Amino acid sequence: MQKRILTIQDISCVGQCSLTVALPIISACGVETCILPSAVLSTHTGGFSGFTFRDLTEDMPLIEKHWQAEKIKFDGIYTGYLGSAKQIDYVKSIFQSCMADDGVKIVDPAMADNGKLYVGFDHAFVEKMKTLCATADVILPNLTEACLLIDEPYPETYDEPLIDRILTKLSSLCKDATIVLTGIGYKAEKTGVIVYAKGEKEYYEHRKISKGCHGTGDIYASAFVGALMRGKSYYESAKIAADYTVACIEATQDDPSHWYGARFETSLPKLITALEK
Ligand code: PXL
Repeated sequence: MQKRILTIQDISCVGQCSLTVALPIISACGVETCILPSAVLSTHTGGFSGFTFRDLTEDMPLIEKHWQAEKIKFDGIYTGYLGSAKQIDYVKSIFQSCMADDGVKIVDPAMADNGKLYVGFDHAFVEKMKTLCATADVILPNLTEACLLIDEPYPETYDEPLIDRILTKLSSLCKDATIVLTGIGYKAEKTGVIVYAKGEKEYYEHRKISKGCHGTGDIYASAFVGALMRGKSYYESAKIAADYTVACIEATQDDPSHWYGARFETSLPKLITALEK
């Protein structure tokens, strides 16, 4: 049966991130994609200046109430960039009230990258995000977010034992959750993703493209969610999402005018083909 998912994150009108990538990517995976916008911004916050920001926190409980009245349920709820710490309480409530039996709670703690919090986030938000991750079935942090969640400094360089310690600490925060840790590479020109659950670790290493693109975390998480909802395992979903994200960056890297995001559209057929295997 076709799965239905809810994704909660912002609409950045321009900039190829959050809902403007999640909606097309998850839909292309053949999964019905409902949305709850956390905020509306004229652009994302990573490199544009003077962006507008409409906080939709107070709409959330009203929308939830209507869905409850309509008995609307989702097979999965995937959260990304949230507009305020208060939204985390509303998200937890929606996890309870709008999830179908056996639905999956997927949390991308989208708040930081490259050792730094995104503009507009603070320590109080990180503290609150820890509590959301503690309720999740799957979390998808990058290394910066992982370190913030466990109060560790961001390491500029690392080795496998350090990453293992980070995973162990994260799993004590997230209890039974599967951890999908992105952007981990131990060799030059390589990066990869670790899928860690119940003490078991799997690693998918792939090519690192030197150009770091904005919004690739959202592309990755969306493809992961699409594959998972199509019945792929956590590891297969992590791998399919990694290959797709690399293809999107490849399609973008030679165009310096496209600095604000990654061209995810032209590689969608590759993602769909990977799902058919
Ligand atoms: O891709 C994460 C993201 C989502 N939404 C907004 C952002 C960012 C990263 O900077 O600014 C508004």
